[in-house]
Amino acid sequence: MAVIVLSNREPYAPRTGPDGRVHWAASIGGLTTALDPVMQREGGTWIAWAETHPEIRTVHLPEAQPRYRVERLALSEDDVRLSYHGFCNGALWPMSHYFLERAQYRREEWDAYRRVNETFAQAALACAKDGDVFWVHDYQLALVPGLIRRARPDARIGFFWHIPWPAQDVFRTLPWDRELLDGLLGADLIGMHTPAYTRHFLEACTRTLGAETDVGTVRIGARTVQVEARPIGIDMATFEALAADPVTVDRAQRLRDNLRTLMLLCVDRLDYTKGIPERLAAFSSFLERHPAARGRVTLVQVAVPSREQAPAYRQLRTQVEGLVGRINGQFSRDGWTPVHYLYRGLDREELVAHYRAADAMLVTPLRDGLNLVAKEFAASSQDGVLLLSRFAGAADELPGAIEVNPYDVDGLSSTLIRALRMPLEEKKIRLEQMRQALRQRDLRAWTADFLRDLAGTAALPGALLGL
Ligand code: ADQ
Repeated sequence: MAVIVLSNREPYAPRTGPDGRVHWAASIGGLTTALDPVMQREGGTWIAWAETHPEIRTVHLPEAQPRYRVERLALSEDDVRLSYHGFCNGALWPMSHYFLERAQYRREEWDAYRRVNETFAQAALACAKDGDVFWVHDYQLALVPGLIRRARPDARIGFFWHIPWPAQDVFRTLPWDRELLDGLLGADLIGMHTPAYTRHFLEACTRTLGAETDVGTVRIGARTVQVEARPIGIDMATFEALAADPVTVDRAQRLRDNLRTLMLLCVDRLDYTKGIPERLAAFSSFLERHPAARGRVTLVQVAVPSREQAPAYRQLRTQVEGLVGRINGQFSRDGWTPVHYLYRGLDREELVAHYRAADAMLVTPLRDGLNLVAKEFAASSQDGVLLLSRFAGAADELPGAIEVNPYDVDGLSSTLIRALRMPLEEKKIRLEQMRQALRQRDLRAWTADFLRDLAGTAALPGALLGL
């Protein structure tokens, strides 16, 4: 028995090095972090879109010590434009995050989405052996479970939906609501990040499909589909060890020394759901209202480039850079620049050094399926405060954070004062509270539990169960 993972994004992306050879670099993001270790331990196949170098079809990874196979799917330019940029990022993503004014529903894009899902399902079926378990990820591949089920009625299929599942009145704006639900319900086990998302999903099954549902289950003919809240964890041991490493401690100290002020940290993909302009407006209002903070607090915004081809994302970048320029133009003074803006990803070591250096971490999405950054900060910081949006799924699990409403610019600015004045003892208690919760829901347990419940304990080797 082996695991076949399907995701839009590949775990390692090809980069042409100075020597002209292709090297494989781990992709930034939660999915690679979550599943690469288990695939490295157990082997198996990962099926993903070959965004670049489509001529390379099969590769064994990681490069240094190959442990599993990646089947790379070349998609046509039209399918990428219509399905990925169109239906996925222009319809499903905004709709699921409650940005209905940005959602565009186009028949041609839906047709391409179906074609791409068909391509993934065919690739999985072509390499599956009896007893293999399929684990499909995220909104780009919602139809895949149904397509695999049709060809293999007895297959074990799991699905994880990584973004919010919105309230029914939002979901039913989608012209293909039935088809999307039918596709997902091909799975045996559907995981989401919060109980609210699973409730919304069950309501959609009842109201859109007329299906019979109970707590955490949907009946579809003779089959029962489990629908559960299983928030993804982080690799606690790695984060804690990295945060305690003297090299990181030293790096964090250097970051603090260079700033010579208190540090507010923000780390996001540059996406309109993450609330970056609203947060910058709150920081500006904070500086306006508290002149004493000028020269004593710096906001460091690290933004990873994302979906740069899409006009909405290019506009957001321009907007954010304009706001950063405006705040710096208005408030900078000798030797102090209020906002430091980095438009790039950080490697893991740099990232953890930033988490350690920060006096407060601002995670203020307008809507977020979960938000791993909040968890990573809680695992790494020794004396910082986490400000966390009530609209991030992770807020359910991190009671030690200070809850903020990202739409309330004045409120956010007052909360900043509270965070920066918090006594060290309280900060430590809050961090420890969060770390305890995170240890109980570690990434390894998340993966192992999902696979165990999907496959049934008897069929799985011990290592896969985290034993
Ligand atoms: P994302 O929207 O990408 O994920 P998030 O959960 O924050 O958001 O994960 C981002 C990952 O990328 C984190 O592991 C973080 O460390 C890393 N990252 C972010 N900015 C970075 C930077 N500047 N440099 C380096 N690394 C950076 C989607 C959903 C989320 C859900 C995850 C996992 O939108 O809600 O939590 O999937 O399910």
